[in-house]
Amino acid sequence: MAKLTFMEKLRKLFGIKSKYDEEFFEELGDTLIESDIGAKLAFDIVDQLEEECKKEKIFDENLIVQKLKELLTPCVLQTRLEPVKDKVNVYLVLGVNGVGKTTSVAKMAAWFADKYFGSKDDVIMAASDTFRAAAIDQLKFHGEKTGIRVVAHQDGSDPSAVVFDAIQAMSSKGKGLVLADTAGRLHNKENLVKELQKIDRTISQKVDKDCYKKILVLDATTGQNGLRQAEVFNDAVGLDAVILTKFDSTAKGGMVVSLGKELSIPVAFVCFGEKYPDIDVFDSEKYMKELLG
Ligand SMILES: Nc1nc2c(ncn2[C@@H]2O[C@H](COP(=O)(O)OP(=O)(O)O)[C@@H](O)[C@H]2O)c(=O)[nH]1
Ligand SMILES: [Mg+2]
Repeated sequence: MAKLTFMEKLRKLFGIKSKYDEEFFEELGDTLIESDIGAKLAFDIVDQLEEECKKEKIFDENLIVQKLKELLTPCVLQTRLEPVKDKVNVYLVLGVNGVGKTTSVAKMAAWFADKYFGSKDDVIMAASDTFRAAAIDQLKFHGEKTGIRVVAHQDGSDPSAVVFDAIQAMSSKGKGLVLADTAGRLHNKENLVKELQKIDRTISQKVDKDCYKKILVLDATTGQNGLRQAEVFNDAVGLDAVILTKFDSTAKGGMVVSLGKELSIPVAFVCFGEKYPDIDVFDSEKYMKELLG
């Protein structure tokens, strides 16, 4: 299945259209929506683009793309997650089932150990998805593969207690990073939200505010549905950043634009495969280049 990027579709549209009339801008809006930029935002951006192009008498393909870039750029937010030195830090990793939470915890653990601390001893993974035994085993497996310590209890146990123990273990060193995996059964939303709020309280009581980040994992292939997931988790505990996974499986990614514009949530990491090194810090400039050439 050939995946046409937004830019390829746009070039095709420029090829068909000799003049940039209302119909052109309408089709440009559709192309933005196909790239997972929400409908309302896409229409707003296209309206603005059309108005500015008319006012400034822009009839050149490259100038239109340039204008579009100027309108989209402020919507794409990035952040750098940097654990506070010489303190215990906790990153709580959230998201619905299957988006790549557990995999991302392992990738980030390896990434921070290598790129930030230069030591595996400064990172602990907490198996706080206690809902299924398989989830705990999965994290233990990643622990063996990456050489990073895992704190786990039995399945069915209290996820807050797991995080608590992981923080205690890290506190004996006085510094480092705890990456906590969580369950994501959104079909039982009320219980999930309660459970997350309890974990949230536990962490808030144990570590300094600037050392605690709540990170949502979003599957880039889910499109606008991801935005609704972000709303639910943001309402429940508040979000500091997003990790975008499965970027290798989609040519879209417009979700990032809506995320920044509508919820003001920045992206920290992007993942593009199933292996541990398939993670990189999110770079908004690079992202815009990939989107618009
Ligand atoms: N292609 C691809 N697959 C991924 C990526 N991240 C995770 N996965 C896969 O997605 C599936 C679900 O991941 P998992 O970490 O178990 O999700 P969780 O339920 O949110 O914990 C697994 O098969 C992962 O290997 C990614 O960046 N790219
Ligand atoms: Mg999991």
